[in-house]
Amino acid sequence: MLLRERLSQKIPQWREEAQALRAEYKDAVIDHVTVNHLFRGMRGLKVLLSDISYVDPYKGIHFRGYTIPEVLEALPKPPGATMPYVGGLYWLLFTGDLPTKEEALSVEEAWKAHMDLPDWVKATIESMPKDTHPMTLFSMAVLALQKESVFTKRYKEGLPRTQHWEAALEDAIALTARLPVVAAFIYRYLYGDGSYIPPRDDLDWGANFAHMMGINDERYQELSRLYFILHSDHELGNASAHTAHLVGSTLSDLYYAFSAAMNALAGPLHGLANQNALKWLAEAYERYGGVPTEEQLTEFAWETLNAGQVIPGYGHAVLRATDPRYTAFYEFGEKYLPEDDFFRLVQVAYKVIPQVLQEHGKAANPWPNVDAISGVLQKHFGVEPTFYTVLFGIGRALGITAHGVWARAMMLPIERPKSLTLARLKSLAEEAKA
Ligand code: HAX
Repeated sequence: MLLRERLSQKIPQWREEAQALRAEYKDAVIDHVTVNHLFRGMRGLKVLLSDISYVDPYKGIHFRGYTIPEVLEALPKPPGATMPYVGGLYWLLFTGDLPTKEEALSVEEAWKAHMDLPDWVKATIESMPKDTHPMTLFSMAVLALQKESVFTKRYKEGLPRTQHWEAALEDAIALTARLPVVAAFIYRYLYGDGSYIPPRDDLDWGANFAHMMGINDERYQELSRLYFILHSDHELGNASAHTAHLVGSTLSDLYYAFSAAMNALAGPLHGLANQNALKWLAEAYERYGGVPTEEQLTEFAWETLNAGQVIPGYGHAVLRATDPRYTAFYEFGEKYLPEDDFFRLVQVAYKVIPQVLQEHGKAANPWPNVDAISGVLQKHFGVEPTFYTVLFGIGRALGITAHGVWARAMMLPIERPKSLTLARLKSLAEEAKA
């Protein structure tokens, strides 16, 4: 595989740089821990290492140094398409280099070799009641695939630590290849006729997802590529990526790590926000019998806040401006579905919610994040809201598995921070103050 060859050229150099940095600055202080960090979810504390992506509070996500507009412009695209091959983005996340078309296609080809739905995974999904949340089925299906892990098999055979990344890379490719297959089947089991649509050899990974969902619309192929690219990564500290990193640090394989990450993504403050954002917009639409006016939506927003609830899709732990992922989706909406009622509702929300949140005075960031719009685009193509977090998960797999392989390449150890009792924290704080 071309990707393995390229990584085996790069990894010795990355290791050397890290070792030199560690040798020279081992005890240099780069951040300090305050009492507040323990009560505020360690917000912003600089304690994780990964070269894959970086979130600037104002410019948003950078994949290996490239912003979203740069990535969408520079990555190779299928003939006639405006959205890039997802395989090209995966190449960039792993190597740090923008791929040639041949390199992007080499990832797409590697995926094709694993795009099937094993019988036992299909049977596991079909054994579950249809009122199970799709995220539960998704996480379960990934665990059901775990027996395929090359990493776990080769680890048992005594694979040296320096080569762990190679086996992890095999898992990364096989796992990400199957996710759109598994997810589309879950969708059709829960909301369709339960039949399995196999992937087509002539379609790329993103477009194949649209095909396997049974949505035969080129705009949905474009949206799928865009959706997975935009959701692929958001640094290592977000709840799902960090969960996978922690689990992987025990040398559990990527199947275990990714399944755990999906359980974190399923929470309402994280990946479930896209489902909740659409629900919130739908409630406003229903209340006012159509697209509300700015005054009506302002009233509706205050009702939500006064009831002690958050406005889903707005605010962010790191960002302090409109999320560029939101902007990319907004441009897609303007191009492909400008007359859609819910897209018009999103436009009204963008005019009023930031102002309402500023007046409310709590949220550090009143601007929309990706979840304020992503569901509206999916809804246009008839996709059920409960499935939105699964779509997020398919995309996030790209970043999570790239971080996972990178961590093994850098031979990072098991994570083990220290917890304190309230009494111990108090005495340490008193000592520090004195
Ligand atoms: N509506 C109402 N209140 C909000 C708010 C919103 N959209 N965003 C933040 N706040 C409130 C917080 O609840 C917090 O209140 P308390 O002090 O009473 O606890 C206060 O403002 C300060 O919070 P913050 O520092 O601005 O934000 P956090 O880093 O604590 O939380 C969240 C970031 C994204 C969780 C938060 O903004 C939120 O709950 N937003 C709505 C849910 C959402 O859109 N989540 C998806 C985020 C993107 C993502 O990870 N997707 O997976």
